[in-house]
Amino acid sequence: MMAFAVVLGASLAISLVLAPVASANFLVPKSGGSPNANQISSLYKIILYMAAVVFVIVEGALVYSVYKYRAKKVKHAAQIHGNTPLEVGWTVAAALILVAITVVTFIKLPSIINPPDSSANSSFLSASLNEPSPPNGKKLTVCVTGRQFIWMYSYGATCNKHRFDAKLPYSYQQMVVPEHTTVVLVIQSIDVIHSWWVPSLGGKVDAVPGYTTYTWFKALHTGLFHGQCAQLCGRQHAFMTAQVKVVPPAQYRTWLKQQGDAINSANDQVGKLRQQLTNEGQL
Ligand SMILES: [Cu+2]
Repeated sequence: MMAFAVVLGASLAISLVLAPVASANFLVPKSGGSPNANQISSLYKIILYMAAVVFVIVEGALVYSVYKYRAKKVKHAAQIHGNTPLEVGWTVAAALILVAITVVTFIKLPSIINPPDSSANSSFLSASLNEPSPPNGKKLTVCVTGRQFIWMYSYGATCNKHRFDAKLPYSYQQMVVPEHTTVVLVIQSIDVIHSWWVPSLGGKVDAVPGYTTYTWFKALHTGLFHGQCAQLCGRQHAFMTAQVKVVPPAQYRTWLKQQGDAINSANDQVGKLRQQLTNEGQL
């Protein structure tokens, strides 16, 4: 029994040593940026802790038994034909653990899948029928387009139909969004399968050519969140990073206007150049 206590103590000590590592996002998914990411992380932790308890009990019993019933020179090994109550016991216990995990998962799923309302101080919202929507229907839509090897973001409710419309502001690699606002992402790819993933802002969603997929986040505070294309999409896959810059609403409004103006003036310049080249007969 002494040995069992030692093993149990050692296992608990290891768990405690690992606990700070777990909270530093080493063992558990990143969270803190958006409610869905937080729910994913807490669901993961619940299952991780249940598994840790099972691990300690099973491994503790194993190490204890290996030590206690180790081979001895004189004695013969006992011939054991099973223990029915014990076997029924651990089968039922395992089934009950699975039922508990299922129940907890189904309780948590809606808060991971369904976007909540934006906070009261958000404007620039629109409604749409075919995308996932918060209860009041108001959200900021950003279309995410994957291509080898960069993400493009178009801003505005109509981006789903006209994402390459020059009149819509767009940006590459870094998405800018206002805080406390429910942002619904409409995800597509124009070449191969990519996968949108900014861990602190929620789960991973594939960008599949010919299909439209959706996800959402609601940034809880300002800051810069990093992500990485999570589907091997070609030679430069490792360089296909993503950034989401969360700013106060007023700053977002200013940025959107500047971005739109910069795109318009660049388009004007290209238009003039094209006209000039056409006039000179070079085009
Ligand atoms: Cu990719």
